[in-house]
Amino acid sequence: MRLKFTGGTGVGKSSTINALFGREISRVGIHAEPETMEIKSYELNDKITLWDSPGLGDGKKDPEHARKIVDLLRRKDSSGAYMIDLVLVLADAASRDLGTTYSLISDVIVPNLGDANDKKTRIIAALNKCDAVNPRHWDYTNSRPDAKLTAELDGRADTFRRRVKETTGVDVDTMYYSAGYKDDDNAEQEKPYNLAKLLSLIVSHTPDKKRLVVLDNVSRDQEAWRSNDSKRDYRKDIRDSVSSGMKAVAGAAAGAEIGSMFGPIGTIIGAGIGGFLGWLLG
Ligand SMILES: Nc1nc2c(ncn2[C@@H]2O[C@H](COP(=O)(O)OP(=O)(O)O)[C@@H](O)[C@H]2O)c(=O)[nH]1
Ligand SMILES: [Mg+2]
Repeated sequence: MRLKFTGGTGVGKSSTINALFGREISRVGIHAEPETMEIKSYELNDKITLWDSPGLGDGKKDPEHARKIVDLLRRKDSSGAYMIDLVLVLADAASRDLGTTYSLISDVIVPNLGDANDKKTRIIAALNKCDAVNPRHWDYTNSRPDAKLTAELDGRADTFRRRVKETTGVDVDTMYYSAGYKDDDNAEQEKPYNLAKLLSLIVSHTPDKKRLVVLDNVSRDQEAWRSNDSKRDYRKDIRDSVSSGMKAVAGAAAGAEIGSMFGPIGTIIGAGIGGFLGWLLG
């Protein structure tokens, strides 16, 4: 699975990578200086590569960055598959001006995704830092917004989706979440919100054959997945997409129950999987 994270400096790309995959893969820029000067790729293993790149709006190198992003999005490997399976465009939920994000999506990304189906499946747009929009309405103990903030965030995500639709004609999936954060190196890590929702979107946008690989590599920290909105059962959505992905793969596991599919994988990676799978299947 080849996943690319895009968005302005400081929107939380590195934090999101770390929250999803549960290791300090990508350095978080505590002091908001651009840590990533060029498009970097991190190979988690031979099955997963993550791409992290500076966002547009970072300065005079923008046109050069845009060209690199376009080039990467259009590139195909020797088997004819896209180099990048999925682009995650991240923005700051607290930002009043998402102009650079809209132009990144409509001028740089969407026109270069491929045909109509690729345009729908190869991009997800997500508003991070939803805890920072209105701290008075954020429940820090349980890592979740109250009803008032939920309504506000729903509105922002919807406006975001509608604006993208107006300029590109594409129904891009949008959502909001919090990657969780640390104020400084010694501070306690705040828990993420809607991380399972983000994962469920990622998995449903992942090519069939690669879905199980994604799941096999996510953070084993149960706590990180716990706090989500209750609009859908994201655990079930994740199980269903992985399950249908498996069934689509040449009948390899046709008809198999999701639990039995995890059996062999659980054995391969050992006891560590218990925590996440316990949560996922529980
Ligand atoms: N309040 C809050 N801060 C966050 C969140 N995610 C990341 N941050 C903080 O935002 C800053 C920039 O994050 P980083 O991951 O380095 O952003 P990047 O430049 O896009 O890679 C860091 O201080 C993070 O701790 C979040 O969900 N909520
Ligand atoms: Mg970064």
